[in-house]
Amino acid sequence: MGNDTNGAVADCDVVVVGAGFAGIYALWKAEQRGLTVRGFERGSEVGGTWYWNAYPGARCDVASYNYAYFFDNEIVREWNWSDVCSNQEEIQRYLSFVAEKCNVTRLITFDTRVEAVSYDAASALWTVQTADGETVVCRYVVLAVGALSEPKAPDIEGVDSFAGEAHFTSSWPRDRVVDMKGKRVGVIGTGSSGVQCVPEIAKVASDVFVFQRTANFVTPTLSGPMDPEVVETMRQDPGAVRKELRSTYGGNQPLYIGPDRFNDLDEAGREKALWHAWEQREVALAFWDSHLPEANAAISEFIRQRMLEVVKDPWTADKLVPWDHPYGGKRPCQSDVYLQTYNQPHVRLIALRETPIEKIVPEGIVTSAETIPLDVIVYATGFDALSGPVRALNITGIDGVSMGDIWADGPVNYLGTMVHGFPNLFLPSSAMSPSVLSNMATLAEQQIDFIFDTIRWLDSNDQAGLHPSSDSQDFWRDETLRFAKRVPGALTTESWYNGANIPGKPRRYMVYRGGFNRYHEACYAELDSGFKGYELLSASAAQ
Ligand code: N01
Repeated sequence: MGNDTNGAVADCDVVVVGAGFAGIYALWKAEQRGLTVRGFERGSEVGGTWYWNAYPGARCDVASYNYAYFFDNEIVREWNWSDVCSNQEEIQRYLSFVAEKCNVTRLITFDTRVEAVSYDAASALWTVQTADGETVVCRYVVLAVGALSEPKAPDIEGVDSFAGEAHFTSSWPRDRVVDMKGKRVGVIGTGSSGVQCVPEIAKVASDVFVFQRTANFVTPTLSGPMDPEVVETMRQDPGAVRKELRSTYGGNQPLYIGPDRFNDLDEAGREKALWHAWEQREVALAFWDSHLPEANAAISEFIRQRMLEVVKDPWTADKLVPWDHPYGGKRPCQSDVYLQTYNQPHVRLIALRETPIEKIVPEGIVTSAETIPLDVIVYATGFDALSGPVRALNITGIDGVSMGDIWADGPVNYLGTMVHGFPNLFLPSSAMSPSVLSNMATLAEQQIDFIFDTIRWLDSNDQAGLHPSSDSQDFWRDETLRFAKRVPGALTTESWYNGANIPGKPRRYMVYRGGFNRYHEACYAELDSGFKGYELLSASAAQ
């Protein structure tokens, strides 16, 4: 604290914005490294994504064995998950437990939105400004604001005219139970959030209308009791688990991967492999080389057939099946009950490709075919993903250049964590890291470790800061595209992965698909090379 740089005085070393998986760990890590730190969180409690998305049915479809922290043995050994797919309430409780255990809650100012973050090159310091008007001056900023935290604004005429209750899955009321008992409920959107909330709503509502624009792949979940033997193995050596997670493609220890290559099998062998993987509830990993277009096509077709078998009404079944994109082009959904819900007489699918929504009116939703009267509308319409949360902040770097302008044609960065012209500003879980296509808990730990190892390197090498060179950014943009091209459907499917869900958003594939292991190696190769891909600001130059 009080680093006197060119006359300016810092209030603290680090400001962390956001108190989800990455933010909580960043606060702890800063204190462990002897840095002074403050945190800001717009929610009233820790949790980030898991605080806001408290809609009925919200749960994680990444296995709890790995969707957790591994930096502390006591945390791993003391916490008991109740299910392989933990629900929102349990994950948020876990994050509160970790924050208390790490004694970081006291560092966080809650119910406070950070609005602007600006850099002063003369002092090499950042000023963080909150919506309440507080300013904090610091050396380093960690924007742990998440990848899916900026809700997509509804792009439907008449949204504000609806006379009933309207709720977003992305900011579900936490101060009361939304009473949908005996009501006519319309759910717009059939991504993971829609797929999870529709069955729960159908348990209480008198009528449920699901407004689907694009059908999604839906496969069974991994839900079920935790295997005590697996839990015990992980508890014996959490450090080894952590190391192993970082050496995998997805930041997970997959529970099953088909042992055979697709092209080594005949038709019968492929069918057998698909059924076996289906029974393990890992059909996407039916083959050792499931990423190949021909293997992906077989997996996609297999899932479509399984989906058709569940839904009794042939028209509804056909509409629910994603014929227009390959598995993985959009984020696949998981549920054991979603498709089955359509077999109930009070649940009706509205296929918007045939009968689009025209507008919302006080009494309900008007499609090209009819007016559907509703008491409640649930918007499960998604997010301005990955780049959106960063763009929502007013960030200015060297020479007052705005991040909004730099990212006007799509996000640019190096290693998914830093942007040229914005020294000492770190963006974990934003665009062009393994991000949402990896285990976000593993990623949070890895990125925060890398960020604080970078800060330690700066301090031990008498450097005031660093930012990536523009050449490094160009290289990383090309790398991200190179790997995206290898993924079936990545560039051709309308998806939030590439910005297609937001009208006018530039198309840029925003997830690094080279694998978590390759990403981790690339980060630490930079550190080992003395940050060859970055521009350094020497401490003496900033004084
Ligand atoms: O959002 P989405 P989500 N008219 O963007 C539709 C994570 N997550 O909140 O596809 C009509 O996937 C839109 O239609 P289309 C996970 O990474 C994880 O469901 O654009 N429809 C789509 O169907 C996930 O991918 C878990 O044609 C409109 C839906 O709204 C991510 O969060 C659980 C529309 C939006 O789907 C986002 O999921 C939940 C309009 N004007 C979420 N605008 C886990 O289990 C949008 N749509 C870990």
